[in-house]
Amino acid sequence: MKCAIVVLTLLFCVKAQYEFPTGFEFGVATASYQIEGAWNDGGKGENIWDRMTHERPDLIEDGSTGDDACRSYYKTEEDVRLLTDLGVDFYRFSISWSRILPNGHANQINQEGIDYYNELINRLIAAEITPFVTMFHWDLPQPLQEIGGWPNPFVADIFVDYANILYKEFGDRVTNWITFNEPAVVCEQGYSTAGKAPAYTQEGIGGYLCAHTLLIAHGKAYRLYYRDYFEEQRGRVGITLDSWMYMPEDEESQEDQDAAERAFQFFLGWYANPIFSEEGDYPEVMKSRIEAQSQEEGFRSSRLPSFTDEEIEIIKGSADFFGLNHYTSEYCTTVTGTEDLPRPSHSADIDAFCYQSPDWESSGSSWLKVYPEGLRKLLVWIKQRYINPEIMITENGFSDRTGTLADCRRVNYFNSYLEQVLLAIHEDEVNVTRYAAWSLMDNFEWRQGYTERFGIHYVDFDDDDKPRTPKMSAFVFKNIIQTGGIDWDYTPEAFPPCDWDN
Ligand code: PNW
Repeated sequence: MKCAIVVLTLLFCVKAQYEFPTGFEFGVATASYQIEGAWNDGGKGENIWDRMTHERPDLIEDGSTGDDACRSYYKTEEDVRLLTDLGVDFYRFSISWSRILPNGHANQINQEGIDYYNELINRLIAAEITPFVTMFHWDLPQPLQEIGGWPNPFVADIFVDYANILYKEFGDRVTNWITFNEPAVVCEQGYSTAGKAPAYTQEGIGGYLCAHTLLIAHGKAYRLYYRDYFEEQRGRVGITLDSWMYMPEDEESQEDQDAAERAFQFFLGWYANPIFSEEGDYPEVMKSRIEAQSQEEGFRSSRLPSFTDEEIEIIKGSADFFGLNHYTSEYCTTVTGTEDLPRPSHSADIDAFCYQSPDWESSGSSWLKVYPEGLRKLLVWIKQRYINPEIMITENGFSDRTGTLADCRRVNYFNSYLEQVLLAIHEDEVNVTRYAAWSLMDNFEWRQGYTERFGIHYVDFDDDDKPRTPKMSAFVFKNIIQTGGIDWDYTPEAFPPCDWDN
């Protein structure tokens, strides 16, 4: 917005606010393992998070599990009532693979699992809320881990068989599909750095093998939809990638610009380039750097597997929208002492040092610092790099460790990040069509257990019934949905004005 210095004009500029375009949709997101509970009820099989939390409680901050979580398996009616009260257009949730296929394979279907998701989907549709379904949000069936998990290339076709069941059982009513949530986290943390289940530590190797299978699985699941289901079901299939905004520490420095660009390519481009770029395949900088590093390290061939021409074509263009999870940002510069990094490793391959500004507001999560402008910059980066895709923000949110109902800092986070979305839409013409807040309610926050809360509803985990209570952010989000704009002065009736010193 360009404002003249004239006071009257200034006043006008402050008042005049952008609104969300007609047709823009709001929702909230959750994931099966984080909310469902009922880990061994209703015929569900064991998955890698069940196994890890049961056998390695030391890996979870409070030693907890998702055995009960929010008990959403037993609470579809109540959860849909919360969603109705919020007035959301869609609900993004994930399906537990082990609930549908207890041994991971499509030869044995668990009807109780199908019934559960049918009940949820039907209730949503009755409430005029669009189901937006993630097929895989990290909970791999344990039997598939026992044959190696994602680094085993045969798991790609096993995933496609699972996707086929989902299209067949639910595709008459579900027309918005996300194959994978955050493959970079699944692969790098799951198979290289042990940040997530199955907590393997094959740095510089496991993550790349995992990603390769996963990208092929995604591409094939997308092609299957268009071959066998699209004509009848008329839906859309995409993928959700996570990215931070990576900025050069010194904007004028070519070295820092290159470092930020490498961080982008090695985290986001790793998945986005094969799917969303014109040329397909992994980014050039990944191919060349990993090849060179591998040679130096004594490998006979690159640690980064290569796609066949046919695979490149299957994966290229295999998404109807770009799902984006975004929470925070970083500045990047060059690493002088790469020798300190483990070799081989993804971080040594990147050769960039990225960090967060100490000036940014902190949250309940060590990695999450508030920098709203990063979201707008990232949206513009994606628009320019990947031929202006339709972007759906599938997660964005703020954590605390208190669980306070007067969650002013979360309200402030949503207001300021959504304001950047408005600027990206109106001033940069980025095609953003959906926004989902993470999360509908406090839930099992992976390695952090129940210590970090992202919910706009409070969940009392000490109460066996796991009751939900709306926080201030739930009312503010509802107001944004109702009015289609951000009102910084809006304070819901039940809450006192924010005390920022508290
Ligand atoms: C997302 N990081 O994950 C997930 O999709 C959710 O399941 C999760 O609860 C939410 O964000 C909050 O953490 C992330 O390494 C995983 O910085 C890893 C990171 C960030 C987000």
